[in-house]
Amino acid sequence: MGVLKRKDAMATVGIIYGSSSDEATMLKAGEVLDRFGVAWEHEAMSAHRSPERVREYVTGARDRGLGCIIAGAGMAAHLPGVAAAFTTLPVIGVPLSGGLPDSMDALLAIVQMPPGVPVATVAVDGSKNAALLAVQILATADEDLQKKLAAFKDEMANGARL
Ligand code: RP5
Repeated sequence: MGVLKRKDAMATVGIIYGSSSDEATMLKAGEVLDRFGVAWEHEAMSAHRSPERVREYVTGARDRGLGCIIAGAGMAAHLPGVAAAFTTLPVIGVPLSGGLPDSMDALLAIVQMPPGVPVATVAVDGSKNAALLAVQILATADEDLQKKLAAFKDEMANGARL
């Protein structure tokens, strides 16, 4: 249903979302990754409408160099959990608004994962924080990113906002 789009030759973070209608919200994550110089790619794929593509993408993610997957979905938001089922990479879930009032459908679908299959869930429409968390995960083994994150904290203390 979607086409894999790469901004950079070798992506480190994969941003996936359940529908092209989610793209604008999810690409805010890409803007944050750009700020930290982290390469990313993105594609619309659905746990319900294109499950085979989800399996193919996620099972190949580590070998293609990804270190983290950010997955956003609304309504019966199964994409992050299904992605987490297929990989040992960290998966960050973004519940997207547009379904039930207060987005409780997507929020609970993503946050209430069973033991053994974690999805790190951020706020509703929280794609910027998903990206920042991805940078923090990658920074555990990357001193340059650690310095950039420390500089960002200083900027925030001086009024900067994502
Ligand atoms: C979810 O259903 C998608 O992630 C999207 O948020 C929602 C609506 O999808 P569309 O009907 O706009 O394709 O699977």
